[in-house]
Amino acid sequence: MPAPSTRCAPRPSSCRPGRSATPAPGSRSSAPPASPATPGRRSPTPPRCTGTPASPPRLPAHPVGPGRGLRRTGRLRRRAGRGHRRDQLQPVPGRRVPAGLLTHADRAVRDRAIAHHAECVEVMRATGSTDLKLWLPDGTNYAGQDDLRARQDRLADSLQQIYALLDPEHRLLVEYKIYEPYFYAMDIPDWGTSLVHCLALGDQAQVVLDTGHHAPSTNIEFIVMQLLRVGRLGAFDFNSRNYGDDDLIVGAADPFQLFRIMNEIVEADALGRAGDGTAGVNFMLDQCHNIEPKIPGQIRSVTNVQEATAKALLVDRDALHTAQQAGDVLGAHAALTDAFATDVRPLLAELRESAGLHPDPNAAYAASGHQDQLAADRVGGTQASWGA
Ligand SMILES: [Mn+2]
Repeated sequence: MPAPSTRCAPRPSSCRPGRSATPAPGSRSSAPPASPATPGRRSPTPPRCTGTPASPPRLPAHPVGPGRGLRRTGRLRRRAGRGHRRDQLQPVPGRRVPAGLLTHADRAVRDRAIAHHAECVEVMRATGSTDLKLWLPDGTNYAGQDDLRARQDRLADSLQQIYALLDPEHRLLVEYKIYEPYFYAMDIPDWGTSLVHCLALGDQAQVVLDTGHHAPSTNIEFIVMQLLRVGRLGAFDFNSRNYGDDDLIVGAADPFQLFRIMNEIVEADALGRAGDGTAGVNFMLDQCHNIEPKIPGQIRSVTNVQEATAKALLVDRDALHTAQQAGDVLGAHAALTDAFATDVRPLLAELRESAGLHPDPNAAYAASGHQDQLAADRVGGTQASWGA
């Protein structure tokens, strides 16, 4: 969204300004088609350079007044994809509730949090967004601090009340994360917990898979497969991790993993947009560009996903399935690795040109002078921050 949300909890890697959300190929965003990125263009944003739809807005964790919210609406509509994210940290800026919000033992606290979600749904109606994305870092730090089961019961009740606010075309997307900022027990630590709540809520509730929110060595493509299998994969937050929730450029640490994830997407025919008979997965980035330039970093992220997708589309499915049926271990494995080893960059360049885009998105952006113009325009301005 135009201004980063205010978040005061100590999220060292993933709560800073500069996180982005740009749908990848096959996104279900309803944003208008990208236009060619040519040098000198007024605003050669990553979507315009890469051919992807625009970013969904992101709302602050704390309530905003109607005036502020509505003043933003016009900008949100222009920038919006299909969803917006509700950050779930504290009821007011600077005041953290250590026992969580939607799981808090005090009903009044839960009611305030639910009321804020009602405000978010109003913004969705005003902007045409369809996805309410919930990231919930509620949890406990110590054994015995709270009753684990009671917290799940309270969470189920809170989610039910939020779900009841949705219009028929809306979705509630529930994200999970193994830790942070609570290191004993997160209230939604894994895809299983998220799925259990979504199944209890109804068909409009689906799981968000953030690739950085798992334990090391987790087989993420298995989770992708399983959620697609039961029709509950609502969205991706793409990023790359080496240790914790690093929020690095997707595909940076393990491009083969990104390929394996996209392979499951392709295998399930889930690349398409909502309403066209496919799963309607919303592909987004959830990253933090700290040392690299942010816009080129986003462009690189999108092209990484495009390359992984292209490779997944090149897998010889017939050969793969035949080898699998025959018990040909190496033949089946080779069907994947051969596709992964293919250099798809020339193919993608050709595809972009056929769509009226520059064949090299990063080169197009560099030549545009947009970054220099931004820097010149903002001399003397106030640096963006959590409160921006
Ligand atoms: Mn995320």
